[in-house]
Amino acid sequence: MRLDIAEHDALIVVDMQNDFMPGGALPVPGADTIVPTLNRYIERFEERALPIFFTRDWHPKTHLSFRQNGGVWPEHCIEGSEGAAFCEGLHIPSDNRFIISKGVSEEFDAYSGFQGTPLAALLNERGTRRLLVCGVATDYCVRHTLLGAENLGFRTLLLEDAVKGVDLHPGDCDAALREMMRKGAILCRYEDIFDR
Ligand code: VGL
Ligand code: ZN
Repeated sequence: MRLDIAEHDALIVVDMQNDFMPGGALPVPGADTIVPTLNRYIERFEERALPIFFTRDWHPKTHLSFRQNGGVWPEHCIEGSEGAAFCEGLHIPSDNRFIISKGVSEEFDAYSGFQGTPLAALLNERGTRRLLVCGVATDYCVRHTLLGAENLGFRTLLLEDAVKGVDLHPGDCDAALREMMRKGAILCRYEDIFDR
């Protein structure tokens, strides 16, 4: 496959936060291992002055998704906490990047970076038409963010060397990848887009 990035492309880095790293509150196995690859994508976008959006889970302590509040997840990504901070080594450029907080009010959860956020408006404002999606977790927030993008009419590339999933039920990640492809996503790797 031969692809390139150009005007109208944006990079979406999903939920690369301490609590989703090994040792965090809601760890995604191997999530830390994709940081170098994510940084290479981020640097290519930075070089070409293309926008990069970092989503983050950003919950109040009273969030409905937490077990103690009747939800299914352990407490994670409490707004302002170390667990909610972006993970060690992730390159966050100083320009042309946007941080999108989601799940910020106690009565709503958001697996998709589009839910209850200005993400779509910011992309439309810039004339973005295609999104390159990476981060964690393949079978939760990456999946929902990418499907949200397809529903809104963006074209999507899923960067398969820069995602990690949970696979709570074995096969969840494969099923998520197949679902994303059915909805229009193209799966690709760094070498499909950039020279080594
Ligand atoms: C996520 C579970 C709960 C994710 C967020 O980012 O994939 N998963 N909140
Ligand atoms: Zn959450």
